Amino acid sequence: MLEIQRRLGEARHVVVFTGAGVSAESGIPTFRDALTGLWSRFDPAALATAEAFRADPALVWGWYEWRRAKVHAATPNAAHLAIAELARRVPVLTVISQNVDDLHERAGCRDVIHLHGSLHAPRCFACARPYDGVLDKVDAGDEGARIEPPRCRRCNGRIRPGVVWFGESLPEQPWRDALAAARDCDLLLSVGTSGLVMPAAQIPRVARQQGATVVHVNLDPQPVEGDDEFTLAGKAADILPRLLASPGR
Ligand code: BV8
Ligand code: ZN
Repeated sequence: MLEIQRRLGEARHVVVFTGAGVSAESGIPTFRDALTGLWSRFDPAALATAEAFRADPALVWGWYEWRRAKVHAATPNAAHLAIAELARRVPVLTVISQNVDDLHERAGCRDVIHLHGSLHAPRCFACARPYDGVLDKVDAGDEGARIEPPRCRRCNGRIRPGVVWFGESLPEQPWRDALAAARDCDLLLSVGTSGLVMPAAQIPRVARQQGATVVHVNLDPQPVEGDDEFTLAGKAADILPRLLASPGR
């Protein structure tokens, strides 16, 4: 931990790359945890697709509205707050998230790069027009509720969540910005991700390949190689605040 704190103190540009594990302690289920309750019978990789939405719009829209309600009821945890604090300490901090929640923003981070979109940017499935209507208030306890998606005011198409589904390409500008940050950084913290989904999971590797220090923060120890890669096993909400506590002083 001391060596990591030393490198963190010297870094000019830090990237924090996050997955669902950073929001776990805010009560947001991760992909790997079998989705709780009614959703446990679904495989997220099957539900998070355009095909699933075409086949059953009310089921998929209901799942995302339930998740949006969970996020609305949640608060940023100590990991989100530590990342926002880090942004105030290092010269340049870039947050790249795979998460579709807004907890980094609510913790005070600005210009978060969302590689997989957001729950807060619904748009028309047919004509892609952003949806400016008011979304119904959904009760987070109302798990598994099928909800008919609203309709587009322009073409009457169904409104879809503003997330990137499996089989859909990533938004171009965020992807370019994420690659540029990974190529420029001195240190990359990879927090709470299983590193399974491509191309996002390449980001830590891109940083590693250009000589950055990579630190994995994950419940499970991650495989590391060489002197510039580290793994800190435990909860992000415990580890990140400790990383920021200046050694000794
Ligand atoms: C693309 C948004 C191509 C939606 C997500 C076969 C068929 C079809 C596609 C593919 C295929 N094979 C490969 C692919 C490509 C596919 C892919 O990678 N599939 C995987 C399953 C193999 N990728 C895609 O489809 C991507 N697009 O490739 O396009 C293309 C190219 C050109 C033109 C057209 C198309 C798009 C992928 C984006 C999918 N959308 N999210 C939504 O949210 O519903 S993915 C979603 O799962 C997340 O965003 C994240 O990226 C991913 C994994 O989740 P994690 O965040 O890592 O969370 P997970 O639960 O997995 O792990 C949690 C981790 O945290 C664990 O390690 C755990 O130990 C740890 N943890 C838990 N608690 C804590 C903790 N750590 C610390 N503290 C804690 N408290
Ligand atoms: Zn439309």
